[in-house]
Parts: sequence; structure tokens; C-alpha cells
Amino acid sequence: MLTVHTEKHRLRASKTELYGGVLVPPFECPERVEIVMNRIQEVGLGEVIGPDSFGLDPIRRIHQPDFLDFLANCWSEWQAAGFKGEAIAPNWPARRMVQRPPNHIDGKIGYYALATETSISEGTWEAALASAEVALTARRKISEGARSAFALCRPPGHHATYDMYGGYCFLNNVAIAAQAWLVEGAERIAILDVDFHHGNGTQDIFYERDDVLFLSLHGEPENAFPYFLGYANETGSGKGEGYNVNYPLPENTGFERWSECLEDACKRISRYAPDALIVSLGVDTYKEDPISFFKLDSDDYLTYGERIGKLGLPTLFCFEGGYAVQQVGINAVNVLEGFEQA
Ligand code: SP5
Ligand code: ZN
Repeated sequence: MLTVHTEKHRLRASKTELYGGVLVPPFECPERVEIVMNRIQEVGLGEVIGPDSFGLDPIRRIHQPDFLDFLANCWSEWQAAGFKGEAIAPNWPARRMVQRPPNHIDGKIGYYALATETSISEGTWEAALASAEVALTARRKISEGARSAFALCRPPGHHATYDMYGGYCFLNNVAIAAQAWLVEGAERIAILDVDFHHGNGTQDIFYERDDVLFLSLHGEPENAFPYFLGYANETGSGKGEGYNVNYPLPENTGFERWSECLEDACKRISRYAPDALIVSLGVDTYKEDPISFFKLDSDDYLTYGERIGKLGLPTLFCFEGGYAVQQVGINAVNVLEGFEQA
């Protein structure tokens, strides 16, 4: 399988994550991609190429212009304000307040944030842009004839909405790729989100549409980030009714239960008969993940990769989460190898 990768992911190198009231080194760190790359080389997965440039057009088809301006300028405005640390939202337009971006960066950052764990620092915007270009390049390779491709995206994307960042995500890579497919003439795209966390951003972006089927297996929102979306009764609205499918799962869910949900998701994808499948590939479902609570083992990734392969669809894998850093390479690449064995 072809991989798309760029060193530019290293520009996303914030030093702080707000976790349990303490600023800790971020779980979402550059080493994650280095370890996945090492595994790709080790198993000889296939060719590795860099991303092409696409400009902002495909990104503007998903994200609001003022949000993109905010991301591009946040760090310089934060520094100009004289703040000493990394940029972290201290306040929000909460219930019954005015939903309008203020001028001062201290307020503006809260308007565009959906979580405070994600610090913004030098290079964040450049890395986010490169990550979206990795997804767009991999997608284009598939539309040029490849059966599948792996976009080794970093930073991840599935928590980003059209106007909010958070959950380590800034631009919604899978949404940007799905829209590019539709613009090119595809009629239906399915997005299967197997990251431990609910893909709230992707759900939100396509919630009222029937040209993108979104399915997500994740930790139940009662007990897991992003907490405020991802319930089973969120099924889409308007034209999109029936095109959003959530599988919230409780603490200690193992592969048996998880794969029953994957099976249901796969059957729905087959019925939808999409032109292509995009997989939000997070491996934070692993039993030793430090911030998650599912219990998948490394071999399970091979097994479910094979199930996804049996769908027989052109498939774009976009990397999302996975924080058991030493195992992230084996687990992610197992999915891709399982897929190829199908
Ligand atoms: C892309 C992705 O996987 N983003 C995940 C963002 C999660 N951010 C919130 C982390 C808070 C974890 N708290 C869990 C406590 C477990 N003891
Ligand atoms: Zn995740």
C-alpha cells in the first residue's frame, strides 16, 4: 500500500497539554508518526511519497474562512498580546451568551475552541495544512487508480468542525478528502471512524447530508471525550436522516463486542454502495492506550483490517489517534496489512 507522509508534521510540536489540571507533555507527539514510519519500512508496506500542494480551495469547502484566518494568525496574536505560555482557551461563549468572535485573542481563541487540552504554538497551522495535503494527495492517488492508500496525517482531524479546533485536531482531514471526492464527481462517500473517540467534527460537518455516510465506533459520551456528542440517537437530520450511525461502547469493551459493531457498520456501508470509503484510523482502542478504555490487542487490528478489505471498496486510510506510542506502529500497520490480505 502506498503511504503519503511529510516531515512537516514535526512543526506541530506544542509542549503543553492541559490534563487533570496539570500542563503535561502532549500525548499527541511527533514520535507517533516516526514510529509508524519505522514500522512501514520494517514490513515493507510499499512506496512512501510526499504530499502535493492544493492551496486553500479544498479546505475552504469544509472550513469557515474566519476559522482559517484564526488558525493562521492565532500564535502571532497570542504572542503580540504578551502571553508567555502556549495558546490555550480560557473562556467560551457558553450557554445563553453571545455567539460572536471578539477581537482580543484571549476571547477569540475560546470562540474557536471546543476543548482546552489542545495548545496552539509556533508551526501548528503549517503542520495542520500539510496534514490535510497528505490526505488530499493520498485520495488523488486512489482516484488515479490505486486501490487504497495510507495518509499518515498528523495532526489528526476528526474532532475539528467547520469552525472549531480541539481534541488535538485543527483541520478535518477526512472531511476535506471526502468533499474533494464529491467535487470530482463521486456520488456517495462512506466514512468509517474506528478511533476510540467519537468523530464529532466529521459527524457535525455532514449531519444534514445524504452524500456522506458517517459511522463511528467509540467510547460512550457519558464517560469519554468529546463527551457532548456521539450518542446512538444521533442519526442525522433533514436529508441526512439515517446517514449518521454511532456505536457508543462502555468501559473495557474488548474485540468481541467491538467487532460486532464493526460488522454492523460494514453491512451498512455495503448497502450504501459508496464510490469510496475513508477510514478515520485511530489506534487508541488498544488495551494499553493511556487515555482510552477499550481492550483491543495487536492481532485484532489485522483481523479488522481484513474485514474492511473484504468490502472491496477503494479505501483511503487517514491516521487519527493512538497514544501507546511504542505500539502505534504495529497496530496501525496491522490494519493496513490485514486490509491487503483480504
Ligand atoms: C484524535 C484524538 O484521538 N483525540 C483525542 C483527544 C482527547 N483529549 C482529551 C483527553 C482527556 C483524557 N482524559 C481521560 C482520563 C483517563 N484516565
Ligand atoms: Zn482518539
